[in-house]
Amino acid sequence: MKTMLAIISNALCRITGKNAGAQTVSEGARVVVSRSLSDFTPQATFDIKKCDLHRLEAGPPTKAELTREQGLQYYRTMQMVRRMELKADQLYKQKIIRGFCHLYDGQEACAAGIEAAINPSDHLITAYRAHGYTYTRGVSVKEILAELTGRKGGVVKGKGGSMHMYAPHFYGGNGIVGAQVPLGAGIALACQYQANNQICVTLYGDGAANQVRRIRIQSSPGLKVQSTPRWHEGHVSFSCHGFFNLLFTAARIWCRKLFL
Ligand SMILES: Cc1ncc(C[n+]2csc(CCOP(=O)(O)OP(=O)(O)O)c2C)c(N)n1
Repeated sequence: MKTMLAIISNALCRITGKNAGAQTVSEGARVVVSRSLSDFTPQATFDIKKCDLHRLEAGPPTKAELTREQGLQYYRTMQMVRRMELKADQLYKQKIIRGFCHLYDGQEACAAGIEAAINPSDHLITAYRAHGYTYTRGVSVKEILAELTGRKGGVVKGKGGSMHMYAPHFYGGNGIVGAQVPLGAGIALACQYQANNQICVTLYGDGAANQVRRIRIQSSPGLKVQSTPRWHEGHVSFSCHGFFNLLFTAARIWCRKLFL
């Protein structure tokens, strides 16, 4: 037991960067490691992989600095989304949430990162995995869970459910695969007309990628983000993008052979 405690205390000391003898008191079953705020680094710098550029003169920076407050804020957001989604998962399996329930756990970092990069006055639109963004756009967990369970206290009075939640500068929650992308392009175009210095972030999955690539509005302030879950509630576990592409190509070859 004593050896085990010594190993644990040494490991803790290694993490805090302190001397084991000076900082750790091992008294029977007690291991005391003193840590103060000064033990934590106030900021960290990260190298970011250089992006390939297309028709751009300069890319995003290759270094990023993260302060302790920012890190904690991102972590809080991610934890909140994860816990909310795990609860929704449980409620769905208990049949308290009926109908659809498309979860966003595992992709929380996308929501936290995108929100950190834009302003609350910028616009955001997504597909049907909308719970996380509804939260980051300012709706409370209580209202989201109430919406999922079809209650009056829900963000859209229990009428929208999992796929149709909205908030200021947040346009849902769209059930038709890819439908949010032209809507997002329209919002970006409106920002361009109004010259209000706002942008619109449009999110889509790999399943919508084919439709999305065809939509491009010259110089409008719209950002398209593809985010792909690996395993998810309601997710097609094989790459549906690749599968439908294959089907489409086979049908085209067959039609050509028949008619041309
Ligand atoms: C126009 C249209 N076609 C088909 C469907 C049925 N459908 C629902 S989810 C889905 C897969 C979408 O995959 P993806 O866009 O990658 O989103 P993910 O579930 O991976 O987040 C499909 C084909 C739909 N909702 N709308």
